[in-house]
Amino acid sequence: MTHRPSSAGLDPTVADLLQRERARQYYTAKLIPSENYVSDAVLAATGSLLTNKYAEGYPYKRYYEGQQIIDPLEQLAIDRSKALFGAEHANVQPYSGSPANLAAYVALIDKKAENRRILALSLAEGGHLTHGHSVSVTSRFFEAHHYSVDRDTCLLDYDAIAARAREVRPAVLVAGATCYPRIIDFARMAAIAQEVGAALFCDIAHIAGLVVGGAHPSPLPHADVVSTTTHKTLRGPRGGLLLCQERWARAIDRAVFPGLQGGPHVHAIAALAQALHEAAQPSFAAYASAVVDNARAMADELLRQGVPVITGGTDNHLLLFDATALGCGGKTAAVAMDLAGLEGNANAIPFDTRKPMDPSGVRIGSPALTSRGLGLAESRQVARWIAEAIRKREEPAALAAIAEQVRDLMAAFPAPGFGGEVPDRALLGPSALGSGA
Ligand code: DSN
Repeated sequence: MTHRPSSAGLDPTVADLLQRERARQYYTAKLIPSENYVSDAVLAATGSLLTNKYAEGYPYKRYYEGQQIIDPLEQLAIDRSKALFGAEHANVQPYSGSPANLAAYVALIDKKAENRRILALSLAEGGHLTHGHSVSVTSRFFEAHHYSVDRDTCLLDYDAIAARAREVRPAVLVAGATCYPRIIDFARMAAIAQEVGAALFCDIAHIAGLVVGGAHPSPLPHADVVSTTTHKTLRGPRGGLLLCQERWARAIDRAVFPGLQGGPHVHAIAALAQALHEAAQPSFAAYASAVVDNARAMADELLRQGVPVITGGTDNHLLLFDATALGCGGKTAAVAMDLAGLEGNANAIPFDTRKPMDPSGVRIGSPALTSRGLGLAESRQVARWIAEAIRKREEPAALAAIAEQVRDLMAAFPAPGFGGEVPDRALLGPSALGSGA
């Protein structure tokens, strides 16, 4: 089962771009913590002819005919979601995390409700745009308020969150983050929500794979509603998933369809059913645990290299370090890393004083490298290369030399989803040395 674009009848321009991206993904150290490599089977389902089918409605209650296969397929994905996460109800139709989150608010806050307040972690301190940031429609339709992390430790301070919740009296308390390297105490968040009469909504997009793999406590059964993307640590296709208590089932389903979406992407739902099957295997628990071990190894090695790691380490799949300690902003650091074949992303650190497009930090993670089988020694080596690349950011030859070593390392750890094929390294083109960067 291969996915060679050149054999798929693609026009030469698209084929060329896909082949080159395929090679780039193979030979780069993919460190963006929200990315991963799907299996050949997940990729096959994603690329299947299910993309041709419309299926507005829900299993066995559709608006179009021809659902003989789609109905049991979506039901399978629903049943597997419920079983894997221990949820009373699942909706597998959200196109991705942002629409899933919007659907959660729509379901939890009735259109006639007077209290339209949501309280969530601020974007600058690790939250998500859809947690009520001013540029997101979530702050246009709902009244957004935020809590932060502790200024000294950069950790969630549950007493401070409780005090903020008493002040705001939100309808929905949001727990979850896109850049928080520690365990989130969902039980404590539930107690806070209960005290102020709010519903608890947990966004576990980043940590869903750790949750099902037993490497992070589950928000179920504490939460009223849980959302996740399906393509991060869960290692499925791009998509969204909503899990909830039975009492919210009807509201959630109506919010997704017909509230916010039309026909579901049934090819993605088929791929999700496959990914959930993979995540239910014992090997997935070993994967989740290795993800955390590898992230810890990278954090520890960065600290040894004199790079400050926010909160002093990590308990999950990601970490955030302060690039300014190496004399540059996060964007400059991330670009230097990219030229060296190390793909992370510039990210604000808590209480950052620099601008969002060039913040102080860089966010990296271990999910994708762990999917390729890299272990502790390789994770430490990657961390050493990160520090070296940032320090030598103005030396193209040094960056190119690191990139060659990264390519050698990646070549030794075949990536899932490539059908066992090794892309031609020549497709990468000239390294940083030749680009004049
Ligand atoms: N864009 C995702 C991330 O990288 O964390 C969040 O949606």
